Amino acid sequence: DDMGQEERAFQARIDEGIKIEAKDWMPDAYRKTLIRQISQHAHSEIVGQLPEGNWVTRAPTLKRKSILLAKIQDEAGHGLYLYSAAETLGVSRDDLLAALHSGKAKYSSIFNYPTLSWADMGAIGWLVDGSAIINQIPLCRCSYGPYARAMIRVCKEESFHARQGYDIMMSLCKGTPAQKAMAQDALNRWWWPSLMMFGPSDAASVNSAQSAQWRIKLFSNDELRQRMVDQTVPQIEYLGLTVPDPDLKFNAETGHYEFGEIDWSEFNNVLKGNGPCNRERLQTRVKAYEDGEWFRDALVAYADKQAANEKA
Ligand code: FAQ
Repeated sequence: DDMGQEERAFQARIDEGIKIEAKDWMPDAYRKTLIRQISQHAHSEIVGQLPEGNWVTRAPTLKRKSILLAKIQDEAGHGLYLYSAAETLGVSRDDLLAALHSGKAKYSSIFNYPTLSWADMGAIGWLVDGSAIINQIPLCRCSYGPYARAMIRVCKEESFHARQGYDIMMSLCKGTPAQKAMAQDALNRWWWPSLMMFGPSDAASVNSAQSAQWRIKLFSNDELRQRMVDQTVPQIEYLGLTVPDPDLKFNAETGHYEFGEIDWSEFNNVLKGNGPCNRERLQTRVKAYEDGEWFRDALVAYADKQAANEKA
């Protein structure tokens, strides 16, 4: 049949490494998957500003404050980039935001945890942006052109974010015993949620097989999670901190660290909306959107006026 042929030709292009562009024919399910993933990714960037926004007024120095502000602004930029990439697939930003605000759309589980100390700014940059990079570098080569291209700049900025986070951790670990204890406490609280960012285990990942076939996913959730552990454990040791996992051990034969079981019930609970900060994050986001309504209205009124002037 015709449809089958179109789909076969589409898959052949993907297999050859040809990028799919916005106006190209694509299967509905490919479009839907991309809208799902790119919009979740955009929501994550936007909601992801909130845990760090909590510390802008309490940054310990002017320099740390300006770096943190710049990082949070970068995240807003990433969100806008990603909403634009999603819009190329024929959805409207208003609809995507409505899905976020109603609690229907997902965003990364990691942003539903509280930021209790300044060391959390270090741990987020280092572990959360660090994990984001590991997940997103392969996305620069994914099959959908607009998403792949957006990821290039995003990854460059994420690498600045990760460096600034590690720099905060280095300062704290070279500081007083109380500062080092603060750094250890942040690591203890962010380690496992960071591993959860990579998603369910491969066995439980419902979308992976199809996304791999379409080259949206170039590596599996577990492969990328392993990469994160292998890369981060030596950094933890360099800081003189302890990995909060009694089962962690290096396997000299495989060259990889083996690590303990992830608490998947905690992960699933956060996804269901019952993490420590899910409600608070959504409320803050909805309020920010409502507070900005007058500004969006003003922009539309101005655009209408300009259009009317041009006609006259
Ligand atoms: N949280 O079948 P899979 C950042 C959902 S980085 C919540 O494996 P998939 C930067 C998943 O959506 C964070 N939900 O799904 C930053 C699916 O549900 P659905 C954002 C999760 O899509 C740093 C279900 O579980 N990065 O923001 C999570 O093949 C610091 C089954 O899972 C991205 O979004 C989770 N952790 O693989 C900003 C990267 N994991 O949709 C501010 C792009 C899974 O069927 C501060 N996304 N789920 O209802 C991806 O690479 C993929 O979507 C995965 C999940 C790998 C996240």
